[in-house]
Amino acid sequence: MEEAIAKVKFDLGPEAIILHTRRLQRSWPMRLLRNNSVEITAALDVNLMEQKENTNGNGISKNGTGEAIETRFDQIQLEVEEIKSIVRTIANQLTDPLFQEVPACFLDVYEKLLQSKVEDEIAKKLMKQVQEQLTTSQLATPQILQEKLISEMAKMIPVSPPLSLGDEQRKVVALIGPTGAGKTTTIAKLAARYCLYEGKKAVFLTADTYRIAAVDQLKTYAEIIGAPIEIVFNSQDAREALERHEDKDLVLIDTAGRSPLNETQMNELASLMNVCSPDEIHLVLSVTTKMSDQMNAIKRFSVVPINRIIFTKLDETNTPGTMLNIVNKSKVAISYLTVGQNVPEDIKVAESQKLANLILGVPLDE
Ligand SMILES: Nc1nc2c(ncn2[C@@H]2O[C@H](COP(=O)(O)OP(=O)(O)OP(=O)(O)O)[C@@H](O)[C@H]2O)c(=O)[nH]1
Ligand SMILES: [Mg+2]
Repeated sequence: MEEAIAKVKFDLGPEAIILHTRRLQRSWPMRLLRNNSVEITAALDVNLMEQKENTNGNGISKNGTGEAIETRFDQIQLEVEEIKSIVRTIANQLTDPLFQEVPACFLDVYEKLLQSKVEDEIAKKLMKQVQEQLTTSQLATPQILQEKLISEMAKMIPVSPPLSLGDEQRKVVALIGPTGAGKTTTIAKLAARYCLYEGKKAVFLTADTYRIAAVDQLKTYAEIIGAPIEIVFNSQDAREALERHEDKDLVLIDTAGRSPLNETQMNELASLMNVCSPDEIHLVLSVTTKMSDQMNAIKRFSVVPINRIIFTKLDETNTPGTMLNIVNKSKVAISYLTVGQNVPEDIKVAESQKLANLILGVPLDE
């Protein structure tokens, strides 16, 4: 064994690393002819040698300290993780039948669209439109391809301008929607925006008398904003309240959260909307709700003429692509987006381009 190790060191030098040794036992008659032998597997550790070359023998790097090596090591580890995740993505793409017909230049954006929960059919339609409009060299430039995809996607997202309050006519706006979607909070944000920033006169009208806390919630906002509040229990109350506030610029009607599955509630809501005949009815949907439930809500709430959709709680989702699916089917324009619980700041006027960017992973504020 000693002799063999010496041979290894002679051949490979003192840095040689012994990986494996084995004594080869010969059977009795063979042992007469030859001695027992040993087998050694050895290798050179290239990394160790490089490291040694760069140090002055104390483990301290020539061009810095041990810290430099550690930093480099961390970098390499990060790079390895990155490569692993790319390999995983490519492996998934290769085995996923969805990716089979997608041209290579679209793989990256396609992955992003699916991650955002854009429906496959819509994603493929978008890519087809882009492919038809760009040249081969443009398609090979990821930035051009992505910009075109965003502009095509933006065309599929109808939006409405913010509430415009003229000098002459009062505007009546109602917010309806499933329970807990964010109607009352959004009404407070809108009222604050128009009353505090633009000096308009608003009144709150609430038909949410089912829960004591609901009226208190709106009353608190009304006090802060300095706007009157009317609590209506029936159609007659609603009619009278609207007459009393002819002088206001804006009437904001808050409604009780209704279950889209409850037909009686839907009919009650329809008759209230009939009496108030709002200029605009905004359906409030939380993006944290399952897409099929959001679609069902649109269908059921359509007993009243919905003009707009307000999507809420965008701060709580990483699948904003569902908004594209919903407006693509319903064709109802998006008016506002809400992005947090803070009144009044967490509300934004919907913009197609920004929404399309968001769906591809660019935050709304950029
Ligand atoms: N994270 C987040 N939370 C929100 C947003 N908008 C509203 N909320 C929260 O959602 C919860 C319900 O909000 P409300 O405004 O009371 O909802 P609602 O639709 O009036 O509820 P009901 O009247 O019970 O039907 C509250 O805790 C709000 O603070 C938003 O954009 N982001
Ligand atoms: Mg409410």
